[in-house]
Order: sequence, then structure tokens, then C-alpha cells
Amino acid sequence: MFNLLKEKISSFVDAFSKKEEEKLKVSLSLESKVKGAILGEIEIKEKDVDDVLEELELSLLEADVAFDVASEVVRFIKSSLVGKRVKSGEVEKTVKEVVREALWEQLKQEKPDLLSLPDSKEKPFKILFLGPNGAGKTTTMAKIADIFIKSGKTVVFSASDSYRAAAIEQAEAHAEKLGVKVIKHSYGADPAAVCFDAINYAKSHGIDVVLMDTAGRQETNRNLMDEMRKIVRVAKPDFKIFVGESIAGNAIVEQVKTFKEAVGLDGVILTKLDCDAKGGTALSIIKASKVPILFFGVGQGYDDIIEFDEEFILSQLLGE
Ligand SMILES: Nc1nc2c(ncn2[C@@H]2O[C@H](COP(=O)(O)OP(=O)(O)OP(=O)(O)O)[C@@H](O)[C@H]2O)c(=O)[nH]1
Ligand SMILES: [Mg+2]
Repeated sequence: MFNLLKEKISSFVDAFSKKEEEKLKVSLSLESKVKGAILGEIEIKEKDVDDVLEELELSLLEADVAFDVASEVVRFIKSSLVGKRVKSGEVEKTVKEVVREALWEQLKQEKPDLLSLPDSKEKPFKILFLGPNGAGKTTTMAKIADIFIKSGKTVVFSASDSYRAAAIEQAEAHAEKLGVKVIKHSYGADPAAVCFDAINYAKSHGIDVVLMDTAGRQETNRNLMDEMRKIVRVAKPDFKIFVGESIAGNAIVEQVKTFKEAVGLDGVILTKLDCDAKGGTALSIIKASKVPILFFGVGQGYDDIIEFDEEFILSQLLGE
């Protein structure tokens, strides 16, 4: 995960540092000749950064970073570096710090604490999982159920993907492993009605959290987007999570924006980061869609989920 992005950032830092240190050597020799003293400092000029930053911008785009986000990162780095005075041997450290700040700007977010949210509301807390086909909605719903169960909460599944073949059985298989009750109808049933029943079950049995699955839908499919609006109107979820696969690259930013416009979103879970050699998607979503990332999916097992943490991503990207 993050391999390409990490590689591109590191080669930018190396290229920039080498170039500036070379310049320092030249200016040092001149200065020592004239003054006989070694100041060992150089001021970074605009013309010094332009070509390396153009290269960085292209690299970021290649690593799946969204256009606006790549431009913003480059602008931030440029305005922080130009005019800075740097000592010999400290260029790499300085540029790394600036890159870190630029990435931090893109990653900082107000992240709701999903696990404690049910405590702040009357039971049951209703969570709806939405997103494109095959992104990992059902698997992620099971992972989140496992986390809630381990924290002492009771959970019920709404098998409200009554569209895709074997979707109900898939939800049932997870439920059996986790010891969770599933509310289901037959295939072709109205998913909003399944959610409604699951919520009523939770109410009458004092269940803490209702986890509602949905069929995969592309943001361009008008009927399925309308169906999703109906599910939201009927189920009135407390929290709507978009599940998207990070390997979808830049397309995911548009998907998040369209789903957000249609029904509102409270968070994103980015799956399959373990299969994503580029890594730019994680960097793009927060700023480009203004929806917080809650977790990353990093495998198929229930434990293969990592809570979003800026420091974790920065340390991965900068190889710290
Ligand atoms: N490697 C990896 N595989 C994942 C991850 N999350 C889900 N998967 C796998 O991706 C495949 C699709 O997952 P599902 O949970 O069925 O996806 P879905 O969004 O519910 O799919 P539909 O209901 O058909 O739209 C399954 O084989 C999952 O095991 C992840 O984080 N990493
Ligand atoms: Mg599914």
C-alpha cells in the first residue's frame, strides 16, 4: 500500500536536496574565496523549485492523487520553500518537513468516533452501508459488527441487498460466524422494507446497533440512486457510510461526491488498500469530497481493518 506515492515523494525529496546541496557547494566556494568565511547557507529561489515541483505534480497524478489535491500540495510546498534560507547538509531535512506539512494539510479532518456514537443516542443506532458494486460493503459491515460486538454492543444485520444473487446468503454466512441475527426478505423484495423490519426487530429486542447492507450501485444508475434515496427516507439512518475500493483511483472522488449529493454521507471506508500499489486515493478523498475517512480495509479477514490515522499515513508515505 502507498508504494508508488511513497516512491514519488521520496524521489522528489532526493532530487531537490541534491540539486540544492550542489548549489550550496558552488556558492560556498565563492563565498569562502571572497570573505574567507563559511556561511554555508543558501536562499531557495522560485526558479530552483519550479521544475522539480512540476515533476512532483505529475508524479502525484500518476499515483492517483486527484488533480486539485496535487496542485494544492505543490502550491503549499512552493510557498513554504521559496525564500527559505537553508544550511548546508540540512536541505533534505527541511524539504521533508515541508512535504510533511503539505500532506498533513490534505489529511487533517474531523473524524467522528463511530464506536462511541451509539452511546450518544437512543437505541438502536442505525448505520447504512452504501457504494459501488463489489467495493466491500458486506465484508466491511461484518468487520464493523465484529468491532461493535468486541466492545460489548449488540448488533443486528439487515440483509437489504435483495438484488444480487447470493447476497442474502453472504450476509447470513457472516452473521453465523459472528453470532448475529439477520433480518431478511426474499430476493426482489423492497430493500427499504427489509431495513424497516430490521429496525423494528432491534427496537423490540433492545439491540444497540442495526447494520444495513445495500446492493452495489454505480452513481450513474438513476433508478438505483432513487432506490437508495427511498431506503434513506424509510430507514432514517443515523450514519451513512460510503464503502469504496482504493484501487478505483480518482473515480472514487466523483463517486463520493455524487452519493453525498444524493443522500448525504457521514464517512468513508476505503477498502482493498492492501491491493493498492499507488496510494493516492487515500490522500485525495478528504479534501476533494469533504467527507471524513473512518477506516481502511486491508484484507478479507474481520481483523483486516485499520482506523484512519493521519500519522500512520504520513509515516507510510515518508518512510519514517
Ligand atoms: N483484499 C481485500 N479484499 C477485500 C477487502 N474488503 C472486501 N474485500 C473482498 O472484496 C470482495 C467483495 O466484497 P463484498 O463485501 O462482497 O463487496 P460488496 O460491496 O458487498 O459487493 P456487492 O454487494 O456485490 O456490491 C470479497 O471477496 C471480499 O472478501 C479488503 O479490504 N481487502
Ligand atoms: Mg454486498
